[in-house]
Amino acid sequence: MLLKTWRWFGANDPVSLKDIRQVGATGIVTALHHIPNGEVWEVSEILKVKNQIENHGLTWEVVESLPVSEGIKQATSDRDRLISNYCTSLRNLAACGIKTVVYNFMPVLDWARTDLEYRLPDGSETMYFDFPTFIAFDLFILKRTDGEKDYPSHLVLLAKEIASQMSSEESEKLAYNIIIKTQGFIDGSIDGNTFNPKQAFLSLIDKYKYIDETQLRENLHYFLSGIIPVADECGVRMCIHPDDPPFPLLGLPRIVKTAEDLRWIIEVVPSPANGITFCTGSLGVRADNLLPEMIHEFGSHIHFLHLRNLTRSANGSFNEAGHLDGELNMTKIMKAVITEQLRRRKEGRGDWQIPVRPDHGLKILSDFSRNDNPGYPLLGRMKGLAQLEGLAKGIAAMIE
Ligand code: DNO
Repeated sequence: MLLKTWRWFGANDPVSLKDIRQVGATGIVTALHHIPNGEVWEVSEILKVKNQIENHGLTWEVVESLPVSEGIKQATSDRDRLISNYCTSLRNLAACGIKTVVYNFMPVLDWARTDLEYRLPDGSETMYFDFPTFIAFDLFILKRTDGEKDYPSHLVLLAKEIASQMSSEESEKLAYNIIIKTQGFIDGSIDGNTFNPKQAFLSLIDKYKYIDETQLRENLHYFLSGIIPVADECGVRMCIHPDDPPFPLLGLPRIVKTAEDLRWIIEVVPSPANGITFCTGSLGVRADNLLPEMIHEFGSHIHFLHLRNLTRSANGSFNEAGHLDGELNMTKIMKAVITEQLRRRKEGRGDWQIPVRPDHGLKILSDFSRNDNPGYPLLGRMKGLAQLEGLAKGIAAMIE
């Protein structure tokens, strides 16, 4: 019932393709992580990775991500060249038979967490996003000019208090986690080799000084108008990833947060190719995002699923939870997914099975002696995948 996939970060990933075969996924989700953002993905490079995957009895199901360069998000004078490169990469991927492509439109920072080692009562570890701590990083560690105005004043007060109690070691670790550790292995523009990462980060943010949500929407519209006709023509399904967390940080605009945002996106350039990565863990941070209802509404545009769970706390903070724990009702979510799949199957759609990956996982058992990427431990994700598969089988048996 589920098209089970697994994120693989390429040759540097401590979880190998051989391991992935045994966890039970059949599809791989990966990217050409070695190609700098903005450059064309050549067929020869795509085929190298594709063959490697297929040699392990797996298929390259989804590209996550084909990164959108900052120049496109900022509408610099270079954006037409960058969009044209993007289209060439899409055509090349399609020529190699890889037709589901994830991207996001978050300025500067992809996802954000403030604690990568948050301990749960059973001894497992997860990731935490504490909003006041994030604000402390922004205003008192990064010291972004005029940042106070971007956050509610009671949170700024809390942030001040948090910052005053942090040792310099703790603040350095927080900055490292946010700027480098959670970004570098994905598509981050700042890595461990960048000279003065905080300064580099601030200058990236500064480029958005005059870009608000309306302007960023316009820039996304321009990008979609350029790429969707090409995706259409070569049978590629584009899927935008929601903002994580789904509210503005660092004074930067974020435009993929709510049902209203998603509605705007799919309507602004109408096409089945203009689709969504339905990420329950990103969208679910907001209690006003009603996930099963959103799956129902956006069903035919959902080309990829990230399933994970979370527990919300005060002030927009949350921690990630086991896939069937936490406060998102995974049973209802899964029921909506299976219902959508059955609807597609009845319609005779070739893509009736939506690729799904267990997004993130808790660190459990021997994950503690491994060195997997933050959020991507082997055993925790394997457990998540098994739980999701069991849930899907049970639901399918009951409603088919
Ligand atoms: C984090 C991921 C994101 C995601 C990108 C998609 O674990 O969910 O980095 O891959 O935002 O473009």
